[in-house]
Amino acid sequence: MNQISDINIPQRVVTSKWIYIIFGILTLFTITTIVLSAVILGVVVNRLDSKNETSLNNNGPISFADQIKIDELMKHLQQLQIIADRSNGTRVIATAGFNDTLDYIVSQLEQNTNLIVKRQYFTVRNFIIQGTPRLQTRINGNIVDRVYITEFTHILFSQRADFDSHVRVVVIPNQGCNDADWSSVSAADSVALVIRGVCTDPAKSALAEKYRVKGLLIYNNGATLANYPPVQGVRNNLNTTIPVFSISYTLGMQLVNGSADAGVMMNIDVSDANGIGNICADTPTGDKTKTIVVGSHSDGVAAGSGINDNGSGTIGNLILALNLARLFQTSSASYSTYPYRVRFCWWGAEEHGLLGARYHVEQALLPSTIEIGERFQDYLLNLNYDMLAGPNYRFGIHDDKTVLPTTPTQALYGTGQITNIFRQWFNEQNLPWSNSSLGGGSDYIPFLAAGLAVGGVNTGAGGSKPASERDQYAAVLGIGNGGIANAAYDPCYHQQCDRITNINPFAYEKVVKAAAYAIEYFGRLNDLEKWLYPQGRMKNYENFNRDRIYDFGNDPDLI
Ligand SMILES: *[C@@H]1O[C@H](CO)[C@@H](O)[C@H](O)[C@H]1NC(C)=O
Ligand SMILES: *[C@@H]1O[C@H](CO)[C@@H](O)[C@H](O)[C@H]1NC(C)=O
Ligand SMILES: *[C@@H]1O[C@H](CO)[C@@H](O)[C@H](O)[C@H]1NC(C)=O
Ligand SMILES: *[C@@H]1O[C@H](CO)[C@@H](O)[C@H](O)[C@H]1NC(C)=O
Ligand SMILES: *[C@@H]1O[C@H](CO)[C@@H](O)[C@H](O)[C@H]1NC(C)=O
Ligand SMILES: CC(=O)N[C@H]1CO[C@H](CO)[C@@H](O)[C@@H]1O
Ligand SMILES: [Zn+2]
Repeated sequence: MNQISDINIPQRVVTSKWIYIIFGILTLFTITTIVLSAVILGVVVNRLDSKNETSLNNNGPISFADQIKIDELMKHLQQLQIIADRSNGTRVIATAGFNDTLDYIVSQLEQNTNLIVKRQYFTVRNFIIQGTPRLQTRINGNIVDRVYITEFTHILFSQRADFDSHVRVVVIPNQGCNDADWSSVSAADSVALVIRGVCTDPAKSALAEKYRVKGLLIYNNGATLANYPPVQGVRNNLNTTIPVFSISYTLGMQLVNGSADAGVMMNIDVSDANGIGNICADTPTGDKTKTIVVGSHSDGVAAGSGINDNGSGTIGNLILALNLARLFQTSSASYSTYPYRVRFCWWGAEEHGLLGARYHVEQALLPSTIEIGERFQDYLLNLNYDMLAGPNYRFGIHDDKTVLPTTPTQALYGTGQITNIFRQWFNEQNLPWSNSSLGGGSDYIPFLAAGLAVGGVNTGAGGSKPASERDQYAAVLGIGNGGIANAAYDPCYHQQCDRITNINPFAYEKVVKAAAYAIEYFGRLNDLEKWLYPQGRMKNYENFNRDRIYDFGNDPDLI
């Protein structure tokens, strides 16, 4: 008011001016009030928003784990289901389902990231069986064509056979597990007949090759009713040079009984599967000689779509790659790149003996591999993600205490460090966890064999959840959320029902978040190499026996 009274103007005019001024002040006041209210309201709304956000974000800066969203995982997983459905319900190697899976991964990476994508092809010898294999027996002059699957099966990777007449059968004494068994009879140029057991089929097969047989029949042992039929789904050594069939106990006994005058004709057409692919995608940043390798497998089994096994790992790894690339590219101001290169890989033919990962490690170890970043010595660790979403899941953290006794000692300390980081994350998230073995069965094996620190998480395969584990999980997650005791972690393991419905989204999102956390944790360490290998790591591979890559951690269940 003082200011206005100071204005030296005539009274009449002043009166009318006052009306305008009061009106103006009122208007100003109203506007100010509205604006202020809006601002205050806005602040409150923002506060509420940011409260939501911070509670999701753990109050921290941008984190890799926060980028992982179940919707994105499920969207891509759905695509694998479509790919499997188009390919007679399978994504096994040497099918369109497998090739389409690789193409899908590559196109997603190429369209959405600046990662450097490479394909690596290899051959699986004697993999494809054409037509129906034949086994004809002649026992005491009696000729019978045997029924494929019910009386005999082919052991995978064994050689083709093209007999045009019956070949004499020689029974190998004992179980055919050592030289003495084979040298006591002359089996050369004959078909050897040996009982299943004590040592593996591949071990018997290797001896049969050594004693120059024309073919090998391994008959089931009839110990129980389940041990009568021929054994399905058995693998031989890679590149086996003789034909090998598994036959029923009954047929085996008929041949043993009639062995004084028994002959067989084996006919099977097998061919190589060429162009089986591994895919790797590298960050363009980070030290290539200090690479973090993050792997999962890309193939499924013949029996089903392979959506949990290991489509969940395949897509989990894809989501990790897509999101890390995006963080590195779009928010470089707030999310700095790591000093180490990250290489995401999808291994082919895991289901047939970790073949893609083994091939990759073997190639990286060759003395002729001299390109920087491609040598095995350029790798610092391997994280493996397979089967991440079992319906009756557990959070199985690979436990460093469970490595095979023949593991190179250099790998042990770092493997323990990795185990601890995962345990720490699950503890911080108030999630239960379990120990998972590092004794074999997945793609980390060849890396471990060559002395690299490894780790990862999976939600369990065909094994059964004990009641104690169910109770342990229910204690943390709430009554009823511990899953089903004495049921498989994945009841559809290696079966047709391993479809998109065979996924637990809660477990899936958590495991992929754990994976993101681990990558970020390792990626941000100042001296990852020293952190993993305080005593130094294996660097000189000149005298390393590369057969170890194939021998180490082989499935014991081939017996
Ligand atoms: C599905 O199986 C049929 C019969 O075995 C075969 O002819 C066809 O090529 C297969 N399709 C694909 C996409 O593999
Ligand atoms: C899959 O792709 C490889 C490599 O291109 C090719 O050699 C092979 O024939 C393809 N297999 C099928 C079943 O399409
Ligand atoms: C199988 O044979 C191929 C070439 O014929 C060879 O490159 C590969 O190393 C062999 N694999 C094994 C395990 O012997
Ligand atoms: C084999 O011979 C034994 C004893 O001679 C006999 O008990 C058995 O039934 C025979 N088995 C077959 C499958 O012929
Ligand atoms: C995991 O194994 C370690 C030993 O390696 C043991 O101390 C720990 O209690 C186990 N944890 C669970 C949850 O089983
Ligand atoms: C970690 C894990 O369970 N991985 C599985 C992926 O698929 C292979 C082949 O079936 C299994 O052996 C692995 O156990
Ligand atoms: Zn599997």
